[in-house]
Formats: sequence, C-alpha cells, structure tokens
Amino acid sequence: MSIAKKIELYGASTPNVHKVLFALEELNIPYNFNVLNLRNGDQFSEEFKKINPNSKVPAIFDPNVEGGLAVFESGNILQYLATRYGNGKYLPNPTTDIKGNTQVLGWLYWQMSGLGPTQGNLNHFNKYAPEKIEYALKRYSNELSRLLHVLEKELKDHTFIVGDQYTIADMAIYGWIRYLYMYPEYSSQEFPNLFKYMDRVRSIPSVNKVVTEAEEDLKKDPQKPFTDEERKIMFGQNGKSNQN
Ligand SMILES: N[C@@H](CCC(=O)N[C@@H](CS)C(=O)NCC(=O)O)C(=O)O
Repeated sequence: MSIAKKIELYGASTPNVHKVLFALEELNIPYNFNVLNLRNGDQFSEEFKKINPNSKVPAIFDPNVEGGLAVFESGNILQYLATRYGNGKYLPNPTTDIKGNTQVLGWLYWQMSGLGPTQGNLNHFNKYAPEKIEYALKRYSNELSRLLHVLEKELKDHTFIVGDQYTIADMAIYGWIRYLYMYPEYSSQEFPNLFKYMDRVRSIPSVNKVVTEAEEDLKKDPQKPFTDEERKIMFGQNGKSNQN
C-alpha cells in the first residue's frame, strides 16, 4: 500500500518507542519523530492526550486514514502497522494463516503483559527507587529470569520467536531484551540461544539503524539523575490532579 503522508510518531528514546521505530524502518514507512520531554511532563499535555488518553509513549497519528487515526499502546501500534502496511509478512493474515497470526499475537501479548512490565518494574526498583527494597528486586528479578528461560527454550529450535520469519513479536521482544546488558547476572552461559538471537535481531539493518542511533544519542547526552520535580512528574502521578 502506498503511503502518501508521513505518519507522526510521538515518543522518546525508550524501549517501547524503539519497538515502533523497528517497524517503521523495516516497513519503509515515512514518518516524523516528534520527541516528547517525559521528564518535563509533555505526555500530560491536553494536546498529546488527544493522541493518547493514557499519557504514555509511543503513540502515532496516521493521516492516511480518512479523518486521521490516532493509535496508542506499542503492541497495538505494531499490530496496526503490520496489518495495514506489512502485506502479511510481519503478522500473518488471519484469513489465510490463522495459526501463524495467533502465534505471533500470542508472543506479542506475552511481551506486552509479561516481559515489558517485569523488566520495567525491575528497572524502576533497581535504578529509580529512592531506597533498595530487597523484596521487590527479588520478585522482579526472579520473574524476569523465569521469562528469559521461557524464551531460551522456545528459541532452541528456531531462528525467530515464531519460526524462521522476523515478525512484530521479535520487534517487541528485542526492544526490551537488548537492555539485558544492564544485568550481568543474565549471562550468555545461562541463556546461549537467547544471546545468539539478540545478535541475530541486532544484525537486521533496520534494527541496527535504530539501536545505533539510540546508542549514539545516549553517548552524546547521557542520562542524568532525576531532579525532585522530574521525579514527581514521572513517578508521582495518581490520576487525581488536573495534570493527568
Ligand atoms: N503499555 C504501554 C507502556 C508505555 C510506557 O510505559 N511508556 C513509557 C516509556 S517506555 C512512558 O511513556 N513513560 C512516561 C510516563 O510514564 O510518564 C505501551 O507499550 O505503549
């Protein structure tokens, strides 16, 4: 399908946004990247809430649909892009391949509901919590280890998570597991298939482009500790104020 107008992507350099960048690049979809400053609370602006009422990134706006279409939740965005622009390659068409379609969506939802939140919570308690809470750290590192063993076993006999074709499920999974370098306790000795898979996905040109750019941006502008104000914006929201 030809794409007349650029898709607007709203995001920042984060794992859930990288997932969408992998798809946009792989599918050769023209896009504008609108960078939000999450620490300043751009995600809570009334303007952005018209695109994503949940005030999170990523979100996209596709002007090629009549009346325009806003899409939020990274898994939904991947599903949307693959369905509308992917010709069944990255998400099999359910009418011709119900098995393939359901398997890819199974792993996509597994990433959305399991791997992403677990890694996100581990990261939060490890890097951002003001005090070290052993129980939370143990709970999320155990669960992450369990999920990685699920992947390890699954990847034993095939190239990508569903057979030999790179799909939106791999885009979603790799968006998160590429950050495992932050946790040396998950090693290539324990997870040999998973580490080989990470190299394989990284070597896909569209993935390599996105990750290399993200790495270069991080080198130029390393993450600074949060100020108290930024901490309040990022972690203090409870839905009660007018702000969110
Ligand atoms: N389930 C959502 C999660 C989105 C999410 O948590 N995004 C983070 C960045 S990866 C964010 O917007 N953080 C800013 C905030 O929480 O205010 C998705 O996959 O799109």
